Amino acid sequence: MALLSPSRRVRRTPFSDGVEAAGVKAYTVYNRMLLPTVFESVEADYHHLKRHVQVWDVACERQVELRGPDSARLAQMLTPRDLRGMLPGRCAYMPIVDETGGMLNDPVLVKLAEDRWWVSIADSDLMLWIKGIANGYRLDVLVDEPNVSPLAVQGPKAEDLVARVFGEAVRSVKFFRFGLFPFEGRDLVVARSGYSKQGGFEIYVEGSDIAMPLWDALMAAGEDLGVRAGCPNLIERIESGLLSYGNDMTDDNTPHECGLGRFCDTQTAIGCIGRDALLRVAKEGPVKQVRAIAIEGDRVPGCDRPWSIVAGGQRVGQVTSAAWSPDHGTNVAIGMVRMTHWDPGTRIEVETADGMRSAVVQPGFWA
Ligand code: THG
Repeated sequence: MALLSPSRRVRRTPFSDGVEAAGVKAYTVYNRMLLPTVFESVEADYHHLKRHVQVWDVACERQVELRGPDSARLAQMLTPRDLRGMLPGRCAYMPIVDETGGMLNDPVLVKLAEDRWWVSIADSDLMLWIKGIANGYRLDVLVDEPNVSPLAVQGPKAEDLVARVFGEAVRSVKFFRFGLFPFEGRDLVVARSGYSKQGGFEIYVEGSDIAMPLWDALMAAGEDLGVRAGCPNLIERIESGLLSYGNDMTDDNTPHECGLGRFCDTQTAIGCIGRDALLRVAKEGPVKQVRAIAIEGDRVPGCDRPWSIVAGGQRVGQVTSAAWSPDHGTNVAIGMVRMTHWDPGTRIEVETADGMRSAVVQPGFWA
């Protein structure tokens, strides 16, 4: 592929200088911002992530801030997840749906206070939808994108590294909760979360001035832990079943099709804009759903468009993410499969970019 021309429309991040000094080899664009995808190689990065610790520039996971008396009401309008029991200090993975029940985004919601929330978005223009709702319903709430840039620390040694920089108390932060921890005189939101299943934290860096100092502090403190710059890893996230909005799901899919039914409380999520539509489709149940799929044979090429899944001469689904897994010795993939073929063990064929491959529907993801 050709190079990416830099321009104002493709935003750098407050960590881009560190990412470039670390030798980033490829970027993608996410929320109109640079997101690194490769440092050494996708496979070398994968092995390192699963053994050591990495610091990820995920500033492209932009925050949409909801602030004001109607912020909780607005948050509930966005999602079929019941937010009533959510306390400040908690994070929640939250499907966002339109009036048809179609997925618009799958953010992490961060509840800072009763009247202040961050919606940590995946790659779609969610702020426009949220602003439209806030204005259309004349809600008393401010909606904007503050200059907040998440920095993830992921891998089995992440807790040790974060404790060296923020203090031992970070060890007691539970999964999908956050605390405020000081760095250079500022309190930062530090959550135990992140887009891998190797464990770790996400630090929400407010402003740009302390971004590179924090990056440098983590790199210096982790030298003997083998810390490296890293990024969300394609192989690891497929093994872990972490979906990518725009790839594995779009606004054509309901949360149930995406396997996100466990994050929906459609009966009780009063106010959710897609609630009626979801009540209707959830009653029947989905007719296709996300599945882990093992694709046989040697390494598949990159999946940059959906690959048809075929069985008995019929199209029964599509694969949207795939990669060779060194640890499992097979190609791991995420696909959407029709109910006639979604049972574990079902043999299917996948029309990859370089030909038909045999494949098997798995009982679950690998991690
Ligand atoms: N962190 C933050 N913001 C984000 C992401 C992130 N925004 C974009 C993108 N990632 C949103 N998508 C996801 C997908 C999965 C998870 C988080 C964000 C995730 N899922 C776990 C799972 O599915 O097992 C845990 C969910 C739970 O139990 O609540 O972590 O990574 N800040």
